[in-house]
Amino acid sequence: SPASPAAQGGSFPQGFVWGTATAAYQVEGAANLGGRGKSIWDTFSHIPGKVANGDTGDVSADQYHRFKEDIALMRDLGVKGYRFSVSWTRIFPDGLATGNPNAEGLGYYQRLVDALREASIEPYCTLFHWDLPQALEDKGGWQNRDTAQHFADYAAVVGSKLSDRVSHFMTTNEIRSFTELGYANGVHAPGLKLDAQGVAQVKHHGVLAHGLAVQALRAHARPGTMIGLAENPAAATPVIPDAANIHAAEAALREENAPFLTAIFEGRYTERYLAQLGGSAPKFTDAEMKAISSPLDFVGLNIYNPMYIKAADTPAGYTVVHPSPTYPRMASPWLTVGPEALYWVPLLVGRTWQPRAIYITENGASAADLMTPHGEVLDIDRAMFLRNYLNQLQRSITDGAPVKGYFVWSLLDNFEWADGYDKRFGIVYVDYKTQKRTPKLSAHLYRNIVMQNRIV
Ligand code: GBH
Repeated sequence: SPASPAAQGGSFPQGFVWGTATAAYQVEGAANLGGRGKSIWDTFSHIPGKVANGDTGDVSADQYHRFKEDIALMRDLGVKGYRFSVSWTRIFPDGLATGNPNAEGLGYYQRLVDALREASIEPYCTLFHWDLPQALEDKGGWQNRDTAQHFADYAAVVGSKLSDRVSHFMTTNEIRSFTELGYANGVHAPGLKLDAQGVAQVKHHGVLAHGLAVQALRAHARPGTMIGLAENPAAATPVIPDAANIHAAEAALREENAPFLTAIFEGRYTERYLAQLGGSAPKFTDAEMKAISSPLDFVGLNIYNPMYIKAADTPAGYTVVHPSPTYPRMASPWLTVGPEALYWVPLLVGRTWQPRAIYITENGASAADLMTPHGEVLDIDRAMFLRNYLNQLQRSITDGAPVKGYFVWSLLDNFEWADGYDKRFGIVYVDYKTQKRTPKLSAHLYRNIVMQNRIV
């Protein structure tokens, strides 16, 4: 295969951005401090039965008070990027960008990014990682088109205030997740189970919010600011890599992501998507589709479990091969292990849509971490996971995928949404009683990879 000179001999390209990722509601805590308004996750996590063990993000890993310590941990890891998210309700407590932004909320993020830059760690800022202002949910949330505009207005303010020190912004995190889990399955906030038309409309408002925010950032952020999003595409992976299955995976990538990345890159919904929905198809205008497909500087891919695709004699040309109960998984039942997803998805996204750049904005694993009597966390399962996925990413770049960086999910153990603190994704262990941080074995592995820019 044609090796790119940038990634020979098992190395990653020079200047490759190694990073770690978190999200506001999952790590910050300080839920009622600094003038922060309630988000749908504050409401949802306090409803008994919604989150494992009744856990909430009220305190979490307390990054709000401990960001300096966390930055020191990142320095030790040698990482060059930190992906964090801004809590919308710290900036605008009721979600509306009328009047002045809350100075205390803004001040927190300004101090955070200044401290990152001082440590030579580039901030990568996500504007929406699922913590919708409760006041907007009360007006219909993502069912209401106005929410998309409110998001863009908020994005404009954060962009204008932070882009002097933040050069990369992501609009939304995983439109697929917050729309499907929040409004179709009801397992995430706000816990709704809408009908097909309602869900399709919510998804449309999600991609619209992204598109309007891209336009708002272009208008209000410092010229030259890099703008993208982080999405978790259905990770189409050929079940066996022969020509027919690779072709099938390319078709599946477009169809399985029709309301999300496909709409964003192509500016239209696929005919198959609209036909399948029939009378439940979303209502949209040409102007909206144009906004949705606003050109991006990069696309962020969150890649975990593969979706295995096989060529088949079906109208779409493929079928999804579902993992059996004995298929290897990490601690989260949904997290089936398929390292080659990190080979195929960046490659196929690159071929299909030619993005200017790809970042792997999340990849990582849950494991049943235990501390030894010596105070060590020897997470050989997570270490194995990361080594295998990163080997595949390295191959993908060698074969031409335009991947510029990788952010491990997560720096810290944190509030894993409906799973609460029960599932740990950190490469650094958090003792929630003392807030003590302990780098796990996987952190040492990651440090070695980062320092040598290759899989050791
Ligand atoms: C990401 O989602 C999120 O961006 C991040 O906040 C999160 O902490 C991280 O992954 C780890 O989960 O329980 O059967 O309903 C990853 C994609 C899609 C994975 C939805 C969990 C829920 C499956 N997620 N999925 S289920």
